[in-house]
Amino acid sequence: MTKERKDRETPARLARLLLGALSGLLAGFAALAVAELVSAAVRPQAGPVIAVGGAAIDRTPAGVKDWAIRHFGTNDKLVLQLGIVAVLALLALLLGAVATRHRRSGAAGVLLFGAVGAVAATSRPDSTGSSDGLPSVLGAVAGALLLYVLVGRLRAPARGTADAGDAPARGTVIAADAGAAPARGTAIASDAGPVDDSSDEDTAQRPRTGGQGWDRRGFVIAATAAAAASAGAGLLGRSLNGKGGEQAAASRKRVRLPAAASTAAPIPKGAQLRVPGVSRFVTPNSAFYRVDTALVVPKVDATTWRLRIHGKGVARPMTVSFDDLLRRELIERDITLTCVSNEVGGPFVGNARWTGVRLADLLAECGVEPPSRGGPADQLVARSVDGMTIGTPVDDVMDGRDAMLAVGMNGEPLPFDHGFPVRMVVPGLYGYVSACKWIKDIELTTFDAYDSYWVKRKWARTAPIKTESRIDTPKPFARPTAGTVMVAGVAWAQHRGIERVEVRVDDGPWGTADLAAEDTRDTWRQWSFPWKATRGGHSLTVRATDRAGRTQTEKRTRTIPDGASGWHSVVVTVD
Ligand SMILES: Nc1nc2c(c(=O)[nH]1)N[C@H]1C(S)=C(S)[C@@H](COP(=O)(O)O)O[C@H]1N2
Ligand SMILES: [Mo]
Repeated sequence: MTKERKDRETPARLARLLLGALSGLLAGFAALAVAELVSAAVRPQAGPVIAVGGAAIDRTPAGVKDWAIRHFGTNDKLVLQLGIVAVLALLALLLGAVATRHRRSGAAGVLLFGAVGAVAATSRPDSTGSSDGLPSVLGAVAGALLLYVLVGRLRAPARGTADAGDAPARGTVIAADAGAAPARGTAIASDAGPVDDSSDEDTAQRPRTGGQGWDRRGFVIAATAAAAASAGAGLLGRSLNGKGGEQAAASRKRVRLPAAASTAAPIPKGAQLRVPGVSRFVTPNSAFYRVDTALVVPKVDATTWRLRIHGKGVARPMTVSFDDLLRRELIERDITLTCVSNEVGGPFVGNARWTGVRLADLLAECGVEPPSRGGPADQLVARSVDGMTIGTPVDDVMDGRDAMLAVGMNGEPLPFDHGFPVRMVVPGLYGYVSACKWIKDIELTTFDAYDSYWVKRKWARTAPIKTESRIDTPKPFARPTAGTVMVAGVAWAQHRGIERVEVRVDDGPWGTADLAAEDTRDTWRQWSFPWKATRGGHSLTVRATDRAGRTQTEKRTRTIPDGASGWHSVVVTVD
């Protein structure tokens, strides 16, 4: 081959490679779109991105998970899914480029990713069987076929290898409807498909200049049609998947929460400080933190929901419906929830008024005895519809505290994000060992016999909430003016109660903060401290002491394995 020819060839090869990569991208898009559509017929959770994402969450080391929660908060799931899509896009580009050299390998690569998605989907804890693999498999088949066809269009027609003049070929391609074109055009198009695969290794035999020697028109038409069809399939799948929740939404709309037999006392007037910047004492549902592993929020139909209580030492196993629960005596309680992943000073704590059924009463009806009274089961394992397992000490649930199966949150049925139709709430324990959302099963067992989801991931078996306090105002790096500055925030030690809060300026002595009125010992408590601020940089530190007499430790620990400890500090500059 002459040098000149080689030079003319390089741009053509590059173009082929780029168009191959583009074909890969289109194939990937088609695969995901078809998968989305099929998942609407199976279950939304069976889609490959959701399944692989879920598997990734389950395998994420505790430290990385906490890092993700810290940096992305409740957006952690969006970030994860975007990450998966980005990785898939890169791989698709690569497979497309590979396919220009080896068409079958490219297509086989797409199928391989389908297999990975199918395995992930069928092995999810909430998988409903092998049908969960269908979205990935059918999506991958569509993607592989498309890649095969598109790359086929990029190959030189058999007679393109002949030294045909450049001009006519270009004419065909650019203006396919021009005089001499039709015959040629059809020949090219029909040639493109079934070319022997073994020949496509040999790009060098196709000495065509840029844009020639391949069925440009056929490629553009096929690519455009595929992109449009994929977009249509994807959008249709999206909207059908959205509709899946309509029954559940209708069932939630129909819920009328009966008045509680045992109401919560009104929140004392002084519980909410009127200091700008301090947290709202009752966290509105829309602002309540959300921490869970669900990439798709479970939409459970309350009319078909059931909860089974069974296991070790359960003399009379029980299955209850949502209406059964509503017909029972309801209690209403203010309880502050906290996540074990909350850093010192962090946002994953919220306070709500919960309505529900006392869990201890239900368990007693089933014949359950706590271990402290000789019962054989020391662990209550709650299972959710999405496969989460949460283990709670039976003694804690039955020691008289207001552990409940909650059906209401701040006067409305539980929002879907927070566990509709029923979740557990146990005062004094971090959420991961107590607050199972979308609950469907309670099994009595022992801590020796079973490790729940987070415990398998190195978190502590039992985790009472640590006594903590947070400065809400001033914010870090604020620039208040000299004079009296209100320092204020919240402190919590659920089920023990807050006895005292102290504030320290720089390395000075601890000063006692003014405590706001206490709602209950299961809720957080606000505090304030009028500070005579002098010019310059200062650090403010807070610590709380609970009613058991324990002062919040200065020792900083990470959130793993049983919750962060340490004092919250804020640095400000007084002008
Ligand atoms: N099904 C299910 N329930 C769950 C979780 C979960 O991942 N799945 N996370 C738990 C954790 S770690 C916490 S802190 C609380 C948070 O409840 P919220 O999202 O309503 O604030 O829910 C708990 N219940
Ligand atoms: Mo949590």
